[in-house]
Amino acid sequence: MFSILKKRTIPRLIRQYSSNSPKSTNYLYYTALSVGFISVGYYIGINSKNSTPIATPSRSTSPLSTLTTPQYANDSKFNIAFEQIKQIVGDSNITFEEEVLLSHNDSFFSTHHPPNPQVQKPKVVVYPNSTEDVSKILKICNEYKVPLIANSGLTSLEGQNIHTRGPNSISLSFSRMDKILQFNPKDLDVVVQPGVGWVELDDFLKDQQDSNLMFGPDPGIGANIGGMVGTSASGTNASKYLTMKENVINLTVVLPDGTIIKTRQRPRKSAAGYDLTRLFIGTEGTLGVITEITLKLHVRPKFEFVSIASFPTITDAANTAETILSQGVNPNAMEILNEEMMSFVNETNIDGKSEYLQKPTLFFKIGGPSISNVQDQFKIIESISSENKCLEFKTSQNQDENEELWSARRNGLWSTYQYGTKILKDPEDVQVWTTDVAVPISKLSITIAEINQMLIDEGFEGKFSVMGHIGDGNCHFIILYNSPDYLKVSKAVDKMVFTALKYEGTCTGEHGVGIGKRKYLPIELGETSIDLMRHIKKAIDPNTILNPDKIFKIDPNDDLDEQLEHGNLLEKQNCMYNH
Ligand SMILES: Cc1cc2nc3c(=O)[nH]c(=O)nc-3n(C[C@H](O)[C@H](O)[C@H](O)COP(=O)(O)OP(=O)(O)OC[C@H]3O[C@@H](n4cnc5c(N)ncnc54)[C@H](O)[C@@H]3O)c2cc1C
Ligand SMILES: *[C@@H]1O[C@H](CO)[C@@H](O)[C@H](O)[C@H]1NC(C)=O
Ligand SMILES: *[C@@H]1O[C@H](CO)[C@@H](O)[C@H](O)[C@H]1NC(C)=O
Ligand SMILES: *[C@@H]1O[C@H](CO)[C@@H](O)[C@H](O)[C@H]1NC(C)=O
Ligand SMILES: *[C@@H]1O[C@H](CO)[C@@H](O)[C@H](O)[C@H]1NC(C)=O
Ligand SMILES: *[C@@H]1O[C@H](CO)[C@@H](O)[C@H](O)[C@H]1NC(C)=O
Ligand SMILES: *[C@@H]1O[C@H](CO)[C@@H](O)[C@H](O)[C@H]1NC(C)=O
Ligand SMILES: CC(=O)N[C@H]1CO[C@H](CO)[C@@H](O)[C@@H]1O
Repeated sequence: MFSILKKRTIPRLIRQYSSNSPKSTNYLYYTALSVGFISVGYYIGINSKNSTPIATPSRSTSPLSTLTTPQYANDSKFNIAFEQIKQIVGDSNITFEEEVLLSHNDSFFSTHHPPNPQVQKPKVVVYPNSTEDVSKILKICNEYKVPLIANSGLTSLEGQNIHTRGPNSISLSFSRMDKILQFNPKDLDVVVQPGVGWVELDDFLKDQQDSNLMFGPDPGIGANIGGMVGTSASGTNASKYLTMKENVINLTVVLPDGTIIKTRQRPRKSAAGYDLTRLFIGTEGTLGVITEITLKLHVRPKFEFVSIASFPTITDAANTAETILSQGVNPNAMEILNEEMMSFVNETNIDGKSEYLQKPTLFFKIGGPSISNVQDQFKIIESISSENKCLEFKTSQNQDENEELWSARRNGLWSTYQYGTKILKDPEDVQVWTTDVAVPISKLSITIAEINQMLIDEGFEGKFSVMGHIGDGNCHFIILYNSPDYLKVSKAVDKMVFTALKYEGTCTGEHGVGIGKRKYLPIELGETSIDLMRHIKKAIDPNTILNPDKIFKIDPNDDLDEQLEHGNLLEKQNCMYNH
């Protein structure tokens, strides 16, 4: 059909251009319009029975007050929908196993847990095999108003996977759509399904004898490409290779009514209309379900070495990083760890061999086409470091030493967690609140210094670590606490975010919004920007079936924030939550 359309329209367009005839323009215009009307008519036809028009059509945005509380499938409707879905994927691609359901109601490291876990979990986990399966499933869910959450690696940290509208809710798992579909080394790209892990993709690329390519973004181990598109993930490599927003070429997306779209063709750049690719990146499964992703690849640096530099204060370290970037040196990775993090690492000593100064430390990965090129960059870095009172500068000489030096950074989160058992009052109840903010690079050092001081003032001295992807102004704070202090930490995180916002920053550089950061978004962007996001959501997902309640509120009667504070306190008093 596509080729027929092309053959017929192209000559007509040429004629139209050359004769400049208003008649043929009108003809095309009316054809398009009537097709549009037919599909709108069809659309209203299938939806008008149950839904009242919600946002006034003449509005450009949807303030929360213009929406009504969404109604979702009751048991009998859910069962009808479920029977139809079973026909599509088959018995063995559906599970009710309690253990599997529970593994899909939350994420292991997430700070935010379902406030009402008996209800807020999926009723069933469904494993599709193809884009067509997903399209049929969504069509059914849309018809019966069954809420659905797409899941990939289940490692997200801001409560993105909580089934707030359970128990008649579906988890659509991509763990069986985990194939690499096309590898195009000459084009520096690869086409994958959502269930491919970035680590597995990296292994695949390393195994290719005839090419030397790598994929940039490197978030938590276990994260998959689908979820990484969902949260617009990045990691230690972002200062050089940027985030998912810059590393996705095109997407195949299934919309809530089952429509399948491709966001664009495969060249590395395109100026063809609206940027639909980036419309979907970072939407956390609220706007469409991604079933195929074409990713940009990069040439792996021929030589890469690691160095670490320790400083008397975190401000000296942050100033060094700022100066390095302003001089045009572009490390492949540049990370900052604070004094506490370095003592956690040194004292828990996970790798068993290294000893580290317990001082604020910068970690660098420097790459280049030749050893002398790398050495030149290290010289500049070392000299900037010493101008900023550097105490010790170590550089790796080979691949083994690369691994050894970098391991302190890699072990950061685990070290912090283990350290919690040593320093918290109740070692049986170690909680970690891991969160991130990002600011313009020139504001990073003051932001870190202020948040650092604030956390000390709030009573967390020695109980938090700073681990920043400093190369792009992003820093993570990991706070250790016992459950009864939940609200105290929550207040400190508010202050942390407000500090970042004061410096023109964002409440999240990479973990996304989920439910954990929802309340900050209107403050960061302004109510009207959120009203526009809601408008887009309602236009594409009128029944709000896709991952409801995430990123922003869709229900004027939403009391999730209150539930969360209450639920977290209850849960943590009742059980020893051991990671
Ligand atoms: C130890 C640890 C370290 C981490 N470090 C980092 C880090 O450095 N940088 C970083 O960015 N993050 C980090 N994270 C967070 C996490 O790894 C990222 O948020 C990651 O992008 C989540 O991917 P996932 O496959 O686990 O997604 P999931 O948790 O499965 O899903 C994430 C979101 O995407 C949606 N989604 C999933 N699949 C699809 C699909 N097919 N279509 C549409 N939507 C979909 C989900 O609905 C959800 O909203 C870390 C996490 C842990 C546990
Ligand atoms: C479910 O809702 C439908 C209407 O949407 C209603 O007819 C039916 O009785 C309800 N079933 C139950 C079990 O409440
Ligand atoms: C489950 O999905 C796989 C892949 O599509 C398919 O081979 C298998 O037949 C399905 N199971 C059933 C019972 O239909
Ligand atoms: C699963 O989907 C792939 C296409 O992605 C297809 O080739 C394969 O035949 C499907 N398997 C089954 C059993 O339908
Ligand atoms: C991107 O576009 C190319 C060319 O049309 C296509 O082959 C590829 O499958 C598309 N990728 C996705 C994820 O849609
Ligand atoms: C990050 O990038 C470097 C190249 O600069 C590469 O060697 C490495 O595999 C990438 N991923 C991680 C997790 O470091
Ligand atoms: C690092 O930890 C070890 C114990 O594991 C300790 O003996 C050493 O003094 C620490 N190093 C520094 C620089 O504090
Ligand atoms: C993965 C995960 O955190 N699952 C949780 C789902 O909910 C139950 C009940 O609260 C928890 O025990 C699980 O840990």
